[in-house]
Amino acid sequence: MASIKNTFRLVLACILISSLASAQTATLGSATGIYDAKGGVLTLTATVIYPATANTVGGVVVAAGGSGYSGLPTVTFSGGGGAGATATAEVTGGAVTAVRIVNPGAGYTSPPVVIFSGGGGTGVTANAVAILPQAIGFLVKLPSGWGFASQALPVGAAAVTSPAVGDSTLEWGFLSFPAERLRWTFDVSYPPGLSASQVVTVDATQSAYRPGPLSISAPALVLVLGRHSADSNGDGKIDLAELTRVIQLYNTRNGTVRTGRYLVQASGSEDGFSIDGTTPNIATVSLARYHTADSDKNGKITLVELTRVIELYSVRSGATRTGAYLPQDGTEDGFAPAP
Ligand SMILES: [Ca+2]
Ligand SMILES: [Ca+2]
Repeated sequence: MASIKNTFRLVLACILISSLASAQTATLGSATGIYDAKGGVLTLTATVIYPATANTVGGVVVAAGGSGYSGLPTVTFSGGGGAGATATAEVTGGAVTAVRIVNPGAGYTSPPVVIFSGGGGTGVTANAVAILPQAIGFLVKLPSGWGFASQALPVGAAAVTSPAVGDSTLEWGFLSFPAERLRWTFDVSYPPGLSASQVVTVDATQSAYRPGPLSISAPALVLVLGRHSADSNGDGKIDLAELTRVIQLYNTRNGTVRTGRYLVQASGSEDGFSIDGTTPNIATVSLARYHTADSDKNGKITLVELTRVIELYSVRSGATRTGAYLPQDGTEDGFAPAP
Protein backbone atom coordinates (compact mmCIF):
# COMPACT_ATOMS: atom_id res chain seq x y z
CA MET A 1 0.00 0.00 0.00
CA ALA A 2 2.88 2.38 0.68
CA SER A 3 3.88 2.45 -2.97
CA ILE A 4 0.32 3.21 -4.07
CA LYS A 5 0.12 6.11 -1.63
CA ASN A 6 3.43 7.45 -2.89
CA THR A 7 2.24 7.20 -6.45
CA PHE A 8 -0.97 9.02 -5.55
CA ARG A 9 1.00 11.82 -3.92
CA LEU A 10 3.24 12.07 -6.97
CA VAL A 11 0.25 12.31 -9.30
CA LEU A 12 -1.32 15.03 -7.15
CA ALA A 13 1.96 16.94 -7.15
CA CYS A 14 2.15 16.71 -10.94
CA ILE A 15 -1.44 18.00 -11.27
CA LEU A 16 -0.71 20.90 -8.92
CA ILE A 17 2.48 21.87 -10.73
CA SER A 18 0.93 21.74 -14.18
CA SER A 19 -2.09 23.80 -13.03
CA LEU A 20 0.08 26.51 -11.52
CA ALA A 21 2.37 26.66 -14.54
CA SER A 22 -0.32 27.01 -17.18
CA ALA A 23 -1.62 30.37 -18.31
CA GLN A 24 -5.08 31.78 -18.35
CA THR A 25 -6.32 35.18 -19.38
CA ALA A 26 -9.41 37.28 -18.78
CA THR A 27 -9.81 40.08 -21.30
CA LEU A 28 -12.36 42.68 -22.26
CA GLY A 29 -12.56 44.03 -25.80
CA SER A 30 -14.43 46.47 -28.00
CA ALA A 31 -14.63 46.14 -31.79
CA THR A 32 -14.10 49.87 -32.34
CA GLY A 33 -12.46 51.11 -29.13
CA ILE A 34 -14.37 54.36 -29.43
CA TYR A 35 -17.51 55.96 -28.09
CA ASP A 36 -19.62 58.82 -29.41
CA ALA A 37 -20.23 62.16 -27.68
CA LYS A 38 -23.93 61.70 -28.45
CA GLY A 39 -24.09 58.84 -25.94
CA GLY A 40 -25.36 55.41 -26.90
CA VAL A 41 -24.77 51.69 -26.51
CA LEU A 42 -21.49 49.81 -26.94
CA THR A 43 -21.01 46.07 -27.39
CA LEU A 44 -18.13 44.67 -25.33
CA THR A 45 -16.62 41.19 -25.55
CA ALA A 46 -15.50 39.25 -22.48
CA THR A 47 -13.12 36.33 -22.95
CA VAL A 48 -11.74 33.85 -20.43
CA ILE A 49 -9.15 31.43 -21.78
CA TYR A 50 -8.60 28.47 -19.50
CA PRO A 51 -5.31 26.86 -18.44
CA ALA A 52 -3.76 24.50 -20.95
CA THR A 53 -4.41 21.71 -18.46
CA ALA A 54 -8.18 22.22 -18.45
CA ASN A 55 -10.11 19.24 -19.79
CA THR A 56 -7.02 17.03 -19.94
CA VAL A 57 -5.94 13.84 -18.22
CA GLY A 58 -3.74 15.01 -15.38
CA GLY A 59 -2.66 11.65 -14.02
CA VAL A 60 -3.47 8.01 -13.38
CA VAL A 61 -3.79 6.42 -9.95
CA VAL A 62 -2.99 2.69 -9.93
CA ALA A 63 -5.62 0.97 -7.75
CA ALA A 64 -4.26 -2.59 -8.02
CA GLY A 65 -0.88 -3.45 -9.55
CA GLY A 66 -1.82 -6.95 -10.68
CA SER A 67 0.80 -9.65 -11.09
CA GLY A 68 2.78 -11.66 -13.62
CA TYR A 69 3.85 -8.77 -15.81
CA SER A 70 7.07 -9.65 -17.63
CA GLY A 71 6.80 -6.74 -20.05
CA LEU A 72 5.14 -3.34 -20.07
CA PRO A 73 1.40 -3.41 -20.74
CA THR A 74 0.04 -0.93 -23.26
CA VAL A 75 -2.09 1.83 -21.68
CA THR A 76 -5.03 3.31 -23.54
CA PHE A 77 -7.87 5.61 -22.53
CA SER A 78 -11.52 5.23 -23.44
CA GLY A 79 -14.42 7.63 -23.06
CA GLY A 80 -14.43 10.78 -20.96
CA GLY A 81 -15.53 12.96 -23.87
CA GLY A 82 -11.98 13.79 -25.01
CA ALA A 83 -9.22 12.35 -27.14
CA GLY A 84 -5.48 12.16 -27.54
CA ALA A 85 -4.35 11.17 -24.06
CA THR A 86 -1.48 8.65 -24.01
CA ALA A 87 0.50 7.10 -21.17
CA THR A 88 3.07 4.44 -20.38
CA ALA A 89 3.11 1.88 -17.57
CA GLU A 90 5.98 1.12 -15.22
CA VAL A 91 6.42 -2.43 -13.94
CA THR A 92 8.33 -3.50 -10.85
CA GLY A 93 8.41 -7.06 -9.57
CA GLY A 94 5.76 -8.22 -12.01
CA ALA A 95 3.26 -5.56 -10.92
CA VAL A 96 2.29 -2.23 -12.48
CA THR A 97 3.52 0.39 -10.03
CA ALA A 98 2.88 3.62 -11.93
CA VAL A 99 1.42 5.13 -15.08
CA ARG A 100 3.08 8.18 -16.61
CA ILE A 101 1.12 10.59 -18.77
CA VAL A 102 2.88 11.20 -22.10
CA ASN A 103 0.19 13.32 -23.73
CA PRO A 104 -2.60 14.77 -21.55
CA GLY A 105 -5.01 14.91 -24.51
CA ALA A 106 -7.80 17.46 -24.80
CA GLY A 107 -11.53 17.90 -24.48
CA TYR A 108 -12.12 15.61 -21.50
CA THR A 109 -15.24 16.38 -19.52
CA SER A 110 -14.94 13.39 -17.17
CA PRO A 111 -12.15 10.91 -16.30
CA PRO A 112 -11.68 8.34 -19.11
CA VAL A 113 -11.48 4.61 -18.41
CA VAL A 114 -7.89 3.28 -18.22
CA ILE A 115 -7.35 0.07 -20.21
CA PHE A 116 -4.25 -2.16 -19.97
CA SER A 117 -3.38 -4.79 -22.59
CA GLY A 118 -0.43 -7.11 -23.09
CA GLY A 119 2.65 -7.32 -20.88
CA GLY A 120 1.97 -10.92 -19.89
CA GLY A 121 0.27 -10.25 -16.58
CA THR A 122 -3.20 -9.78 -15.19
CA GLY A 123 -5.22 -7.94 -12.60
CA VAL A 124 -4.05 -4.31 -12.94
CA THR A 125 -6.70 -1.65 -12.44
CA ALA A 126 -6.28 2.09 -12.42
CA ASN A 127 -8.30 5.30 -12.42
CA ALA A 128 -7.59 8.38 -14.49
CA VAL A 129 -7.77 11.85 -12.95
CA ALA A 130 -9.20 14.44 -15.32
CA ILE A 131 -8.53 18.13 -14.74
CA LEU A 132 -11.95 19.62 -15.12
CA PRO A 133 -13.24 23.20 -15.05
CA GLN A 134 -15.18 24.04 -11.92
CA ALA A 135 -16.15 27.69 -12.06
CA ILE A 136 -15.49 30.89 -13.96
CA GLY A 137 -15.99 34.36 -12.55
CA PHE A 138 -15.83 37.70 -14.32
CA LEU A 139 -16.12 41.13 -12.76
CA VAL A 140 -16.18 44.41 -14.67
CA LYS A 141 -16.43 47.97 -13.36
CA LEU A 142 -17.94 50.53 -15.73
CA PRO A 143 -17.17 54.26 -15.71
CA SER A 144 -19.51 56.60 -13.82
CA GLY A 145 -22.87 56.95 -15.54
CA TRP A 146 -22.52 53.77 -17.59
CA GLY A 147 -24.88 50.81 -17.14
CA PHE A 148 -25.38 47.19 -18.18
CA ALA A 149 -28.04 46.74 -20.88
CA SER A 150 -28.10 43.14 -22.16
CA GLN A 151 -25.94 40.14 -22.97
CA ALA A 152 -25.61 37.19 -25.34
CA LEU A 153 -24.06 34.07 -23.81
CA PRO A 154 -22.68 31.37 -26.12
CA VAL A 155 -24.14 27.90 -26.56
CA GLY A 156 -23.07 25.63 -23.73
CA ALA A 157 -22.68 28.39 -21.15
CA ALA A 158 -25.07 29.23 -18.35
CA ALA A 159 -24.47 32.06 -15.91
CA VAL A 160 -25.57 31.44 -12.32
CA THR A 161 -24.77 35.09 -11.58
CA SER A 162 -25.47 37.85 -14.09
CA PRO A 163 -25.68 41.65 -14.01
CA ALA A 164 -29.04 43.42 -13.92
CA VAL A 165 -29.99 46.23 -16.29
CA GLY A 166 -28.43 49.48 -15.11
CA ASP A 167 -25.68 47.90 -12.99
CA SER A 168 -22.30 49.63 -13.10
CA THR A 169 -20.44 46.79 -11.36
CA LEU A 170 -21.03 43.69 -13.49
CA GLU A 171 -20.46 40.26 -12.07
CA TRP A 172 -20.82 36.92 -13.80
CA GLY A 173 -20.48 33.43 -12.37
CA PHE A 174 -20.50 30.28 -14.52
CA LEU A 175 -20.63 26.65 -13.43
CA SER A 176 -21.03 25.25 -16.94
CA PHE A 177 -19.24 26.47 -20.06
CA PRO A 178 -17.65 25.23 -23.28
CA ALA A 179 -14.21 23.64 -23.33
CA GLU A 180 -11.05 25.71 -23.80
CA ARG A 181 -12.50 29.19 -23.61
CA LEU A 182 -15.61 31.16 -22.74
CA ARG A 183 -16.41 34.25 -24.77
CA TRP A 184 -19.58 36.29 -24.64
CA THR A 185 -20.79 39.75 -25.58
CA PHE A 186 -22.74 42.27 -23.58
CA ASP A 187 -24.10 45.73 -24.27
CA VAL A 188 -23.57 48.73 -22.04
CA SER A 189 -25.21 52.13 -22.31
CA TYR A 190 -23.35 55.37 -21.72
CA PRO A 191 -24.48 58.97 -21.31
CA PRO A 192 -24.04 61.87 -23.74
CA GLY A 193 -21.54 64.66 -23.22
CA LEU A 194 -18.44 62.64 -22.30
CA SER A 195 -15.10 63.89 -23.59
CA ALA A 196 -12.07 62.21 -21.97
CA SER A 197 -11.10 58.56 -22.43
CA GLN A 198 -13.35 56.14 -20.59
CA VAL A 199 -11.75 53.24 -18.72
CA VAL A 200 -13.54 49.95 -18.09
CA THR A 201 -11.65 47.84 -15.57
CA VAL A 202 -11.58 44.08 -15.09
CA ASP A 203 -11.09 42.73 -11.57
CA ALA A 204 -8.41 40.12 -12.18
CA THR A 205 -8.87 38.26 -8.90
CA GLN A 206 -12.59 37.80 -9.59
CA SER A 207 -12.25 37.13 -13.31
CA ALA A 208 -10.71 33.71 -13.34
CA TYR A 209 -11.15 30.06 -14.04
CA ARG A 210 -11.02 27.75 -11.03
CA PRO A 211 -8.92 25.74 -10.54
CA GLY A 212 -6.15 27.82 -12.02
CA PRO A 213 -3.34 30.23 -11.23
CA LEU A 214 -3.97 32.58 -8.33
CA SER A 215 -3.21 35.70 -10.33
CA ILE A 216 -3.89 36.52 -13.94
CA SER A 217 -3.46 39.46 -16.27
CA ALA A 218 -6.68 41.36 -16.98
CA PRO A 219 -5.92 44.67 -18.69
CA ALA A 220 -8.35 47.58 -18.52
CA LEU A 221 -10.26 48.59 -21.64
CA VAL A 222 -9.72 52.22 -22.69
CA LEU A 223 -12.37 53.75 -24.93
CA VAL A 224 -11.66 57.06 -26.64
CA LEU A 225 -14.02 59.70 -27.97
CA GLY A 226 -14.27 58.77 -31.62
CA ARG A 227 -15.67 61.75 -33.48
CA HIS A 228 -15.71 65.53 -33.30
CA SER A 229 -19.27 66.89 -33.56
CA ALA A 230 -18.18 69.02 -36.50
CA ASP A 231 -17.02 65.92 -38.41
CA SER A 232 -20.48 65.12 -39.77
CA ASN A 233 -19.34 62.42 -42.17
CA GLY A 234 -17.15 60.78 -39.50
CA ASP A 235 -14.01 60.51 -41.64
CA GLY A 236 -11.63 61.85 -38.98
CA LYS A 237 -11.17 65.14 -40.87
CA ILE A 238 -12.79 68.58 -40.77
CA ASP A 239 -13.59 69.69 -44.31
CA LEU A 240 -14.76 73.13 -45.50
CA ALA A 241 -18.47 72.23 -45.47
CA GLU A 242 -18.11 70.95 -41.90
CA LEU A 243 -16.25 74.08 -40.80
CA THR A 244 -18.92 76.21 -42.48
CA ARG A 245 -21.58 74.48 -40.42
CA VAL A 246 -19.76 75.40 -37.18
CA ILE A 247 -19.46 79.00 -38.42
CA GLN A 248 -23.21 78.90 -39.02
CA LEU A 249 -23.80 77.88 -35.40
CA TYR A 250 -21.31 80.54 -34.25
CA ASN A 251 -23.29 83.17 -36.19
CA THR A 252 -26.61 82.40 -34.51
CA ARG A 253 -28.34 85.64 -33.54
CA ASN A 254 -31.03 86.62 -31.10
CA GLY A 255 -32.30 89.84 -32.59
CA THR A 256 -29.21 91.88 -33.32
CA VAL A 257 -26.98 90.08 -30.82
CA ARG A 258 -24.75 87.25 -31.97
CA THR A 259 -25.21 84.45 -29.41
CA GLY A 260 -23.72 81.34 -31.05
CA ARG A 261 -26.53 79.37 -29.45
CA TYR A 262 -27.51 75.89 -30.66
CA LEU A 263 -29.88 73.11 -29.64
CA VAL A 264 -29.77 69.34 -29.74
CA GLN A 265 -31.74 67.99 -32.70
CA ALA A 266 -31.97 64.21 -32.68
CA SER A 267 -32.61 63.83 -36.42
CA GLY A 268 -32.79 65.83 -39.59
CA SER A 269 -29.55 67.79 -39.26
CA GLU A 270 -26.10 66.79 -40.43
CA ASP A 271 -24.47 67.13 -37.00
CA GLY A 272 -27.31 66.39 -34.57
CA PHE A 273 -27.69 70.06 -33.65
CA SER A 274 -29.75 73.03 -34.77
CA ILE A 275 -29.64 76.81 -34.50
CA ASP A 276 -31.27 78.36 -31.44
CA GLY A 277 -32.38 81.85 -32.47
CA THR A 278 -34.79 82.37 -29.58
CA THR A 279 -32.80 82.00 -26.37
CA PRO A 280 -31.30 85.31 -25.15
CA ASN A 281 -27.56 85.59 -24.89
CA ILE A 282 -27.51 86.00 -21.12
CA ALA A 283 -29.75 82.99 -20.35
CA THR A 284 -28.18 79.95 -18.73
CA VAL A 285 -29.10 76.72 -20.49
CA SER A 286 -28.35 73.07 -19.93
CA LEU A 287 -28.37 70.77 -22.95
CA ALA A 288 -28.71 66.99 -23.07
CA ARG A 289 -25.37 66.96 -24.87
CA TYR A 290 -22.96 69.52 -26.21
CA HIS A 291 -21.25 70.14 -29.53
CA THR A 292 -17.59 69.14 -29.25
CA ALA A 293 -16.60 72.66 -30.30
CA ASP A 294 -18.48 74.04 -27.27
CA SER A 295 -15.64 73.09 -24.97
CA ASP A 296 -16.96 74.99 -21.93
CA LYS A 297 -20.38 73.35 -22.45
CA ASN A 298 -22.49 76.47 -22.10
CA GLY A 299 -24.63 75.95 -25.21
CA LYS A 300 -22.87 78.71 -27.15
CA ILE A 301 -20.07 78.67 -29.73
CA THR A 302 -17.71 81.56 -28.98
CA LEU A 303 -15.00 82.99 -31.20
CA VAL A 304 -12.30 81.16 -29.25
CA GLU A 305 -14.19 77.87 -29.69
CA LEU A 306 -14.69 78.51 -33.41
CA THR A 307 -10.99 79.31 -33.72
CA ARG A 308 -10.17 75.89 -32.32
CA VAL A 309 -12.25 74.22 -35.04
CA ILE A 310 -10.50 76.38 -37.65
CA GLU A 311 -7.20 75.16 -36.16
CA LEU A 312 -8.26 71.53 -36.70
CA TYR A 313 -9.59 72.36 -40.19
CA SER A 314 -6.22 73.93 -41.06
CA VAL A 315 -4.12 70.88 -40.20
CA ARG A 316 -1.70 70.07 -43.00
CA SER A 317 0.25 67.10 -44.17
CA GLY A 318 3.15 68.66 -46.04
CA ALA A 319 1.63 71.16 -48.45
CA THR A 320 -1.84 69.59 -48.35
CA ARG A 321 -4.55 70.68 -45.95
CA THR A 322 -6.11 67.54 -44.44
CA GLY A 323 -8.09 68.75 -41.43
CA ALA A 324 -7.19 65.47 -39.72
CA TYR A 325 -7.61 65.08 -35.96
CA LEU A 326 -7.27 62.34 -33.35
CA PRO A 327 -8.71 61.73 -29.87
CA GLN A 328 -6.44 63.27 -27.21
CA ASP A 329 -7.12 63.46 -23.50
CA GLY A 330 -6.31 66.72 -21.75
CA THR A 331 -7.17 69.13 -24.57
CA GLU A 332 -10.14 71.50 -24.39
CA ASP A 333 -12.23 69.39 -26.76
CA GLY A 334 -10.73 65.90 -26.33
CA PHE A 335 -8.99 66.03 -29.71
CA ALA A 336 -5.70 67.11 -31.21
CA PRO A 337 -4.44 67.93 -34.72
CA ALA A 338 -3.12 64.84 -36.54
CA PRO A 339 -0.47 66.19 -38.90
CA1 LIG B 1 -15.29 65.02 -42.01
CA1 LIG C 1 -19.10 77.57 -25.34
